[in-house]
Amino acid sequence: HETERYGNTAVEEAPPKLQRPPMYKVVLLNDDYTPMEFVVHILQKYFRLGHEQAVQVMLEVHTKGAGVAGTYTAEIAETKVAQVNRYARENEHPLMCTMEKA
Ligand code: TYC
Repeated sequence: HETERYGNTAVEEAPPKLQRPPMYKVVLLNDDYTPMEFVVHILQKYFRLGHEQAVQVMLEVHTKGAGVAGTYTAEIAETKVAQVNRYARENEHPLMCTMEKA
């Protein structure tokens, strides 16, 4: 930002506001019944992960109880959560997807 002069007086302008929207982690929760390959498929279909990365995230969820599939703005994160939960239920798996502020 610039220093302007009013006569001999320095006038500081405010720096431009950088607008970064709040971000949300889309989280997958572990359960005992959803097949590993179905979770890998979800991560590829809705989170655009490659197979190797999808396996990594799935195993993290499986071993630690939860894991981050991706980080998005609120509206996108809400859509992903709804899509994943609907797709899991359509396929009669108990897989749960939630979001939390990043
Ligand atoms: N625990 C599941 C199994 O052993 C696999 C699994 C991984 C389920 C990740 C859900 O979000 C999940 N088949």
